[in-house]
Amino acid sequence: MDISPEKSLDTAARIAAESKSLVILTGAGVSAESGIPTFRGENGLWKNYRPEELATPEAFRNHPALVWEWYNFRKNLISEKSPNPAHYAITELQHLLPDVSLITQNVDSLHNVAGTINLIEMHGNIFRARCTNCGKTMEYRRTEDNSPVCSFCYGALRPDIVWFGEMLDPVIVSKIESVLYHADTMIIAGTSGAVYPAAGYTDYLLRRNKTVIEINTEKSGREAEKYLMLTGKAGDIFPELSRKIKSIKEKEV
Ligand code: BJW
Repeated sequence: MDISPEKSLDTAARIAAESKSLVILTGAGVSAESGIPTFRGENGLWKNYRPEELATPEAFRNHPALVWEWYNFRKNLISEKSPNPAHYAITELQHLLPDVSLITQNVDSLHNVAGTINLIEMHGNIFRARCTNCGKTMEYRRTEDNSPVCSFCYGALRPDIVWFGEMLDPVIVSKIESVLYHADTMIIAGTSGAVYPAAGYTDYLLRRNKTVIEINTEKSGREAEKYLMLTGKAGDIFPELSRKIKSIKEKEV
C-alpha cells in the first residue's frame, strides 16, 4: 500500500520520537541546498572530474599539485557556504531526543558549524591536513599553496580526507560500530549509497530488525518491513520532522 507523504512523515516522527538511540547518516545531498555540489548525478562533481585522478592515494603520489589545486578550489567554494535548515534541524533533534549521533560522509564541516554534537566525520574534513611524513593532523584553511609542507617536519601535507582504496581511521570505525550497534533507529539522508562502508549501514540495521527512515530527493526503491522512504529535500523534511517530534513530545508532558 502506498501511503501519502504527509502520513509517512507522521509515521517517521512517531518512530523517531519513541527512539532511545537514533543514528543519522548524512551524505552530500544534505549540503546540496547550501550550494555545495554532490558527487554523482546531473550536476555532480564526478561529472567533470574523474575520481581516480583526484581522490585516490595514487593520484596524490603522481600529481600532488593537481590534487591540491582541486581541494583548494573546493575549500574556497565551501568556505563561502553556510548550513541550511537540514543541518540546523538535525542539531535541534539532538535537543528533543535522548540520544542522537550523527555519522557524516561529508567533509565540509557544515554539521559542525550548525552546532551538531556526537558527530563522526567518517571521510575526514576538508579544512584539515595530514603530514605524509610524521602523520600529524592539523587544521589547514589556507588555499594558496599547491604543495604545502608540514610546519613540524617539512614533510608533504595532504588533505585529511579518506580517498578511494584507503581504510577509514580505526578509531572512527570503532566509534561507528558502537553507535550502529546501540541504535534502535536510523535516518539516512542525502546519500546515493554508492560508497562503502557507509553503503552497508542500512542493511546492518535492517538485518537486526531496526527501523530505517530514508530522506532523499530520489526514491531508493528499497523494500523492507522496517524501512520508510521520505521523498523530498532534506532542507524541507528535517525541519518538518523536528516540528512534528516537538509537538509529540509536548503532548507527552
Ligand atoms: C538529496 C538532495 C537534497 C541530492 N535532499 N537528498 C565493497 C564493495 C565494493 C567496493 C568497495 C567495498 N568496500 C570498499 C570498496 C571500495 C570503495 C567503494 O565503496 N567503491 C564504490 C565506488 C563501490 N570504498 C573505499 O575505498 C573506502 N575505503 C574502504 O572501504 O577501505 C577498505 C577497502 C578498500 C578497498 C577495497 C575494499 C575495502 C573509502 C571510501 C572513501 C570515499 N571518499 C569519497 C571521496 C572523498 C573525496 C573528497 O570529498 O574530496 O567521499 S567518495 C565520495 O562519495 C565522497 C562521499 O562522502 C561519498 C559518498 O557520496 P554521497 O554522499 O552518497 O554523495 P552522492 O553524490 O553519491 O549522492 C548524493 C545523494 O543526495 C543522491 O542520492 C541525491 O539523490 C541526494 N540528494 N540533493 C536530499 N536536497
